[in-house]
Formats: sequence, structure tokens, C-alpha cells
Amino acid sequence: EYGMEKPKGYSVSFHYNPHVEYHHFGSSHPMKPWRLTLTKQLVLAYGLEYCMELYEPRPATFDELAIFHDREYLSFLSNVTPQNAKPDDPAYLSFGFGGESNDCPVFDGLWNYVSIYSGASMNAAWNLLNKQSDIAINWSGGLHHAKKNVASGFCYINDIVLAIQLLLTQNQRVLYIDIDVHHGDGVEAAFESTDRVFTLSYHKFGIDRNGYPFFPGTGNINEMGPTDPTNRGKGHSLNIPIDDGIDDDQYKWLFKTITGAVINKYNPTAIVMQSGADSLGGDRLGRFNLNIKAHGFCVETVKSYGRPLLLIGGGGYTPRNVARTWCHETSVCVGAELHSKLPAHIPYIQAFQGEENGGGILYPDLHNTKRHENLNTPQKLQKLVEQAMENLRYMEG
Ligand code: TV1
Ligand code: CA
Ligand code: ZN
Repeated sequence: EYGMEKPKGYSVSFHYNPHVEYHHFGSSHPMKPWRLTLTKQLVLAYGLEYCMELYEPRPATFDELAIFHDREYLSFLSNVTPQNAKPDDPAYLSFGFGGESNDCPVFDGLWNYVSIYSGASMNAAWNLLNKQSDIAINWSGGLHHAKKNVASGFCYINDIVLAIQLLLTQNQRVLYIDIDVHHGDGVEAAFESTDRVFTLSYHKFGIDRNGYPFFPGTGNINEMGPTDPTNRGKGHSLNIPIDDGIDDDQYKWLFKTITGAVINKYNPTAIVMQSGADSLGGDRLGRFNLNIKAHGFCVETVKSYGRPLLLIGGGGYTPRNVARTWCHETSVCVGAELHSKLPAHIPYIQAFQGEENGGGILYPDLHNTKRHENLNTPQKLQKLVEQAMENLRYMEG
């Protein structure tokens, strides 16, 4: 070891508890924890486990989750089962369960599921605090809609908020970046009164033909958190509302320009990135037209700033493409380049084969699924960037 330098490149850790895979929201529900099995299998098939440290974190405890969430809410969450649930109980609805949409169903093992994905995000944050890794990854987390006492949009526990709270014990400024196609409203709300967290979300925003706003309906460009000038959180949220069908070049330009400006101005000592894969082309719930490498470009861009990075999952409703994207982004973190032909001997190889499933390669063209017309004109995007830069001036600094 004498005279040897620390190897160049980043030390990357992968935080994953495989028990998360066995949970089911219900057969018709778009959230499929099974996509994490596919992701892990691609990561292993490409041999990426030899380029990083693997951790199998324990579930988070009740007390750990209570750092952010209300104990009353946690008691309900830890006790409710499909057998004892009373959908007409006012507590049931007020905590965000059931309802017309049934976005947040009560299913078997719910408490186990939420404590596993939260434990993984907290374990990843610890690794950054201990300087065990430069980049820590948890693809099972990223549940950005959960509030302190309400489940929302498939999210029951906000693992992102919990991880950021840990990072705040040793970081003066944490930047949160969210490229899920939905607005990261829960994380934004949790830190609206502090200047020690800056939240930046890119998302689809607008009203549909049928008159319904795209979920959750918040995150317009003028929503910058509290307006009261005495509130320390003023100006520490930036929302980038985007229309249907945005393409690779447009998104890459938007992301690089705005994220770069935020990092340079806010100068965070740690970054948390939610890399929701529902912003890909062909996603079952999404509206954008991104390819895997354009999505990965965002991770690459953030990595290039060299700050401690917590990379987490989020949405993503076409499982084979979720797995492709998160495998690609794992390779971006460790600095490896992957060949597009998928390795033989992938357990669920059929999921990736056939014309409609991406033809057995890692980087199929997702533009083929031309489902959403591009409503983003260069003029509108130029205006959006100008408004974003204008908003940044409200941050004292
Ligand atoms: C059960 C069964 C629930 C089938 C929910 C799509 C379903 C949806 C289902 C669904 C669905 C939403 C709303 C309407 C609010 C409701 C992980 C006014 C085919 C981070 C959450 C989206 C996204 C919630 C989560 C949204 C994330 N879309 N089928 N539900 N009400 N809810 O629009 O950001 O990706 O769709
Ligand atoms: Ca987002
Ligand atoms: Zn989403």
C-alpha cells in the first residue's frame, strides 16, 4: 500500500433489500415492486456488482420513521391490514388510504414494504455521512409524494425526506433534484421553511382534455415556496413545468442549463437525486418522450459536479424500461460502458425480448412508441429557462 494513491474514480455503494420485491399493490395497480427484481438482474448480468459495494440494509424502525412522520399516522400504518381495514373509518380516508382512485391501497405486508425501502435510503445516506461512498444508490426508494401524516400517489413513507434529514446533520446545504414525471410535492412541502434544502423538480404540468390536472396538480413555474419575506425557505424551491412529448435534446438542454445554474448558485455540500423512470418514452403513466441515455445524461451531469450523491428511484411503470434505465444509470455511476446486446442467462430475459419489449437490447429506441405529440416549442422552453433564472434571483446568497 505504500506510495499507492486512492484509486481514481468514485466509490459507489448499492443499497438493496431483496424482500421489497415480494410486495404487491394489487394486480391492476401500476406500481410493480417486481421491476426492482428486473433491475437487480440486469445489474448482476452486466457484472456491475464487482464495481461497487453491495449492502443489504435492515428495515427502518418505527422510531426512525417518526423523525419525519406523525406517530399517530405510523401507528395506523403499522397496524392496518386488508382484513381489519375499515374504508368508511374517517381516519382511513384522512390518512390518504383508499378513496376513489385507490392510489394507496392497503395490501399484505404494507408496513414491511415501507420500512424496507425507507431503511435502504437511510442506510445509503449513512454511507455518505461516513464517507464510505461518494455515490450511494437505492432504486427501491424515491417515494416523493408522502406527507408527514398522509399517504399520496403510491407513497406511504417519504424516504427522501428521512434521508435528507440525516444528511442535514453534517451538511449545511442539501440540493434535491427530481426528474420523475410527477412533481416532487412531498419533499418540497417538508422543507418549505428552511434554506438548508433547495428542491428542484422537473415534471409534466397541465390540464388534460378531460379537464383533470396531471397528478398532483402542483408545481407551476411561479410556485417557489413561501412568499413571506421573513420565511427562510423563500426562494428555495424551483419548479420546471413541462408539456407532453418533450424530446431528448430539449430535456438535456433544459436540465443542464437549469441544474447547472442552481448548483453554481446554491453550492450544495450534498445532492439527493430522485431518478423516476416514468419520464421515459412509452411509460404507462408518463407523457414524455425520453430515451434511456437522455435520462442517464441527467445523472451524468449531476455526478460531474463531484458532490456526495444519493441516487434513488421513484416512479416508472413500464418495468422492462425501468430496469434498463436504472441499470444504465448504475453503470454511469461506476464509470462503466455497457454493450447494448443483453448478456445471455438473464433470468427473465423474455421480459426484454421481442419487438414490443425492446428486441433483447439495453438501449432500444423508445421514440418508436410515438404516443405523445411534442407540445414543447423552442420558444416556450426558452421562456421557461428565462423564468427559472429570474426565480433563482429570489434566493439570497
Ligand atoms: C389502482 C388500480 C390504482 C389501478 C391508480 C394513475 C390505480 C392509477 C390504477 C393512477 C392508475 C394516478 C391520480 C386521481 C388523484 C388521482 C412513485 C384526482 C392507470 C412516484 C402517482 C400518480 C405517481 C397518482 C407516483 C395518480 C410517482 N395516476 N391505475 N393514479 N385523483 N393519481 O391521478 O410520482 O411516480 O392509472
Ligand atoms: Ca419531478
Ligand atoms: Zn412519477
